[in-house]
Formats: sequence, structure tokens, C-alpha cells
Amino acid sequence: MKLDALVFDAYGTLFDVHSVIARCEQVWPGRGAALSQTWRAKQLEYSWLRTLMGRYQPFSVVTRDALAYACEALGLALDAAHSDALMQAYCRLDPYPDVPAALAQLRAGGRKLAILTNGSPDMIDPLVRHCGMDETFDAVLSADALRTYKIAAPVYQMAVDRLGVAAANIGFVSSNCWDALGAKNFGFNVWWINRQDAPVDRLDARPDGILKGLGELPPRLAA
Ligand code: LAC
Repeated sequence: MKLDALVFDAYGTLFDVHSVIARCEQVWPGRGAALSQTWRAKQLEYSWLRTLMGRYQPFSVVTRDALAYACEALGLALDAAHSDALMQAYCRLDPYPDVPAALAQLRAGGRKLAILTNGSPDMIDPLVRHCGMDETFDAVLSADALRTYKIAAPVYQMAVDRLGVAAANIGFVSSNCWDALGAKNFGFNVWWINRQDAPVDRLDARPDGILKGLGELPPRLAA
């Protein structure tokens, strides 16, 4: 397998969406983990449902709507200031601890590196800056350019077009199994990061490899 580029999902793969728990806890002590879980679940659900409805809204809008839903579902009063503060926190997520060193090693391997995310530029660009990764990637690609969401095939095609690398020579990495299988269905070589020991989704495809964390990828590629 000749891989000329590595393409990464963002949320949940490089950046820990649940790093907002600490900020949620400051506002609603004891409720941060539950809020973060429902917030993330609804964020994804709304992105897919809006795609099916043909009613696109950027991921920042979807994320804010999901926060409002999650707070109401959990009986937490959300005002505009808290909504703004938590949306800000989403632009300052932590990378998973093994991610910066793994990306540095992968970059040294000479392949092109890119992010391909459903996140809109108003969310992903400040987050990449916050994590000091401005120089890490050859491209930060957002599905927003097409006004649709993964796992629609045209979103994966963006990486092929932008990097000038055929799908068969791209390695795609995601911790979201649905995204990993969408990418596999499209034609990428796929690693699924399975941090939670979850089963593989039943979507007519299997990842080519399963990792516990991004730190496992550089030695696998070197082997
Ligand atoms: C991403 C989210 C959906 O595309 O994980 O980055």
C-alpha cells in the first residue's frame, strides 16, 4: 500500500470534544458529563438529519442548536452568555494527549497531512490555531465548502481534489466509526481509532485497521 497523504477527522479524533466538560461543570456542577454526551450526540444527529432534509446549516449553528436542546432536555437554564461561552470552549478543545507527538512523527514521514471535517471554518480554524497546529497540515478542509456533511461522498472527494492524491493512496483516520466506514465506502484506506472498545458499526464496510490511539499509527506505517 503506497500512502501519499494522511487525512484526519477532527472532532473526537484529534480533538477531545469532551474537554468541554470542565467548562460545563463550572456552570452546572455535577452535570457536565451528561451535558457533553447529549450535546455531542445531538450535534451529529442534526448534521445527518439536515443533510437528509436538504436544509443545510453550518456546523457552528448545528452545534449551538444541539447545546440548546441538550440543556433543555437536562433541565439546565441556558442564557445567551452561557451559550456563547460554551461555543467558545468548543474552539479551545484539547488535542488527545498522544496526538501532537504522533502528528509530528507522521509529518516527518514526508506524507501530506490534512484535516477533513464537518466543522465549519468559524469553529475549526480557531481550534487548529489554539492547538498550535497552523503549520502541521497541508490543508484544513471543511464540508462547509459544499454545504453538506460527511458521510456524503463528495466531502471525501474534496480531499482527493485538494491534495491531488488518488483515493487509493490516501489513508483516512477517524475515531467516529460511521465516518471511518463512510471513508472506506468512498475508497480510502481507513484506520478507525477505537478508544472506547466499541463494536464496529453495521454499515457494509470494515476499517482496514483499528487503533487504540493515534500514537499507534506511526509505528504501523513504519512496519
Ligand atoms: C468531524 C466531526 C463530525 O467531522 O467528528 O470533525
